[in-house]
Amino acid sequence: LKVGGWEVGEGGRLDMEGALTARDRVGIQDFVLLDETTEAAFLSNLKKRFSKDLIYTYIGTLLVSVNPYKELDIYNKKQMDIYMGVNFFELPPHIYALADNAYHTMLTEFNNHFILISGESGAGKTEASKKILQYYAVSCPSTTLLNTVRDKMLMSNPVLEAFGNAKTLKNDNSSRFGKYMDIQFDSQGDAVGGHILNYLLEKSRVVHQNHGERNFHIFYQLVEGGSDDLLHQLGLERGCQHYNYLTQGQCPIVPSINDKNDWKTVKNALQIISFDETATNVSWMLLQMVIASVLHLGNVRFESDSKGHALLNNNTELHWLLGVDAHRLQEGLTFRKIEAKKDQVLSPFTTDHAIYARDALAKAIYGQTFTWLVNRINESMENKDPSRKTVIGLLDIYGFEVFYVNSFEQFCINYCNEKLQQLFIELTLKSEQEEYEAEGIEWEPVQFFNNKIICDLIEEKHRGIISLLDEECLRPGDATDLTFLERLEEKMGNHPHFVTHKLADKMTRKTLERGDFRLLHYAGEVTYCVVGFLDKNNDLLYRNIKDVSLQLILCQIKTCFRLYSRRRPETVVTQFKSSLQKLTEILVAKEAWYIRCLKSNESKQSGQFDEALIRHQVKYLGLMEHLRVRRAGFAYRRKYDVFLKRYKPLCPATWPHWRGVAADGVEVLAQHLGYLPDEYKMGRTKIFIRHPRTLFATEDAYEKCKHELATHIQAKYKGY
Ligand code: AD9
Ligand code: MG
Repeated sequence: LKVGGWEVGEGGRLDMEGALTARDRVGIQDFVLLDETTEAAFLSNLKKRFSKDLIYTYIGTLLVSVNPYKELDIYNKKQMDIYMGVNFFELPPHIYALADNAYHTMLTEFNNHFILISGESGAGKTEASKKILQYYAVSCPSTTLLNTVRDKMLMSNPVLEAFGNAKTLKNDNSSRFGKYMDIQFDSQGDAVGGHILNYLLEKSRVVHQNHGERNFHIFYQLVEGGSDDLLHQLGLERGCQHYNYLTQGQCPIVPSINDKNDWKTVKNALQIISFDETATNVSWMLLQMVIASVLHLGNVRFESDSKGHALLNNNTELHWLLGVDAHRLQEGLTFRKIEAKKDQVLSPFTTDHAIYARDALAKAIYGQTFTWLVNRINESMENKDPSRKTVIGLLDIYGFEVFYVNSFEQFCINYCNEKLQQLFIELTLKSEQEEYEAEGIEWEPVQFFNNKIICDLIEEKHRGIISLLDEECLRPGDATDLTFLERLEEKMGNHPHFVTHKLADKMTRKTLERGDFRLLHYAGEVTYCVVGFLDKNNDLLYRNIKDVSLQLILCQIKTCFRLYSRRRPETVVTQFKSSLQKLTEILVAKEAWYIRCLKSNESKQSGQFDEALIRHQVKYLGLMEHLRVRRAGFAYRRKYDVFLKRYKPLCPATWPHWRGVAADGVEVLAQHLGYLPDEYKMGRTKIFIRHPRTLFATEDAYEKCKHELATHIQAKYKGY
């Protein structure tokens, strides 16, 4: 191609890693260029690159990333400068290239984008989202005023991670909430504001952690990093060993985590996020008090009296709870208030009930505080200028996870991952192929597993697992976790992705307990234990505990509690389902970019490439199918009139006007530009171009021509 003076290497890429001779050394940087599209070739290329610390590889514009579990010297200002404003395929694959291309496309086309980061727990999603945010914060043009918005966006990360992440068996810094962040840009490309939507925080962690896991980071940060004075003020002792809520997992110390330093980081970050110093100090004090209150609450113990009723065994901790009347709290923790006609009767709790009430209160306080925190961060990042903005959305959600025992939380997390996989399939494999069909482009369909069947099993109205769970939750009388399981068995009996002990064959039955059900998810089998499903889904606070929590928290945090109405709230999973539905609507209205993160090994070791583990992920993420569609397909397409309007100056026959049908004009243009027959196809309404290089060359020619035209016009009118 002779236009634009653009040299294109054999194989289609300007290869900074050393062109084609380097293939053997560093593998191929875009899977589309692989000689064969077998899984073995795919894995071998990935492995070769991984061994050279090249963790990124493209499939067209999709970025595959393999977690290196070590710091690489590829995330710095120098690298950012290299990638800024450079075409996607001109440099080695990098997350900055993807971030930059989304950004420039947004600016030239003035439309909204989102970056979907997916992969299982520990694969590197949160790290990826941070790298992207840093890229925008550092490399977009800036004015001093806007620096503050950027700083706030950057600083929201350590704060939300402290409150919303925790050590699990899979990941020392596992996200226990979902996060979608819009970064808003003005027409000059300045980052002018941000907004976060948060999804279902795993509140149960506040009161219970499995062996080898921890509570949310912030608790450890406070008791390790807080000054002696502060701890004294809050009535706390130094060290996590003093707190029930911090010791159940029996791993308070994690080598990769420095709670003391992290405490300082969070403190500084909150200074930057908040509006002014007074507000910051008040909020910060409040937050510390809430964290301390939860810790104190966890140490409240009960014993039984002679009738089996719960009594507080000492109430020394109660006065530490934010401004609460100790008597009312004590009453709330040991009695249930029942309203009978006009009378109120207090019915005493057993110790089990009392513990339940205590834990429910702790979870509610923490959950509402988290929401409050996100709201404050949003206020502080809010863009006050009403003129039209474009956005890039970053989605970083908890990854698919399977533990030895899986409960309601894993059910929600894995359901969410099914939905994101479904979105990916809809937007890539399915719609791509449907478009070729609709446009009449000759096409050999690529087969793929569509996980819609599993999404339906979970969420279908009246028939799905969520509906059955809600029905049991709302059914008065004798509903229990086990009756829920029975209902599932009745309704789901022969579904290919559902198994229980009762329905399983002899072999499978050995691997299932009576109280389990198993789902065959897109990413693998998960056995869920039904114990606690109803309670966690109801997430109810006893009435008088609710009253206590209303008077509980000073100023702002209290406003969150006001949201409690007398009406029965929607169940947890139903709220989650509709928030995911809304998220999908937000996303499909934008142009998508994908990062697929792969976990290199289960033991968090650097340099280990566990082939079986990676093969499994490559399979379930549908990467081979994606590659096949990409390879057989066309990287770029535009409506005839749009294409013609932009590029018509490049051909004398179409410039300044083409007087015929747009499709014919495009054909003339393509011939004139020297497009090879195999390089493009004419559809019903669009032109399809196979390789990005063709488009880049055309784009370069256009830029050059525009420049010449402008110079020509300037010269012509100079005399006037
Ligand atoms: V979860 O679904 O929230 O449990 P993530 O978010 O996918 O999970 P995360 O980004 O937290 O995983 O990565 C886990 C750990 O892997 C990090 O704490 C780092 O220690 C390590 N990691 C991930 N990506 C990179 C990277 N690009 N460079 C170096 C990395 N280390
Ligand atoms: Mg994460």
